[in-house]
Amino acid sequence: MPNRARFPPLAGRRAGARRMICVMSGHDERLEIVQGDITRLAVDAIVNAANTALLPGGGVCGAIHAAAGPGLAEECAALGGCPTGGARLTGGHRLPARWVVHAVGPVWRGGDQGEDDELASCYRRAIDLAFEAGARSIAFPAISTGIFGFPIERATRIALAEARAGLVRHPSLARIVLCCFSAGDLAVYERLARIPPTGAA
Ligand code: AR6
Repeated sequence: MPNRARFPPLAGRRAGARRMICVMSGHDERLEIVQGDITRLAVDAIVNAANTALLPGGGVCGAIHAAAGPGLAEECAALGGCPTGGARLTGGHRLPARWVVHAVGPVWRGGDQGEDDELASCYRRAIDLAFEAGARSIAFPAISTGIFGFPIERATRIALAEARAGLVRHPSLARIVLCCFSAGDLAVYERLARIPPTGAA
């Protein structure tokens, strides 16, 4: 089945996305995959790949804090941390996004320590938290696949399954964007997104 190109204004080139990948027909058209800098996406909520202390770190977390300004770290400090698999909501401060959802993915420990469930949980909680706050478009980075070392293919299957499940749970959600930083990650997301949902996870 051919891909169907869509270039909605929320995640287009001017919003920082370098490339828009379409989702195949037969898939939920509200699920989008892009390559770019998540801090530039004009969605209602962006998700941060956070740590349990909710402290500014490196990777996408560092980029989000740098773009949001010091008010984000101040708001995070007042939250008292977040367990692995959980999520917490703050404002977007100087970001285009109105909210940041700080989702704490697992540190990879070999794959048999509950990491899959923890990763799925933080996607699920992030979607539900953002939706309950009023967000109708949510963008995710590839949580846990950088500094935390989760293998990209295994994480991508979970990201796709949870994004699809979130869209089913919340029919009024307009869009979930999976934002890849590297071309290599984009290729993995693109390939796995072509597998029909029933065989994806
Ligand atoms: N936009 C989108 N994705 C990005 C960006 C960006 N601007 N920058 C990096 N990525 P990581 P983790 C991708 O390491 O593995 C922090 O210190 C990156 O290429 O940011 O969950 C936190 O505070 C990778 O694909 O998050 C935690 O302590 C993905 O984001 C810890 O790292 C996630 O990589 C979390 O580690």
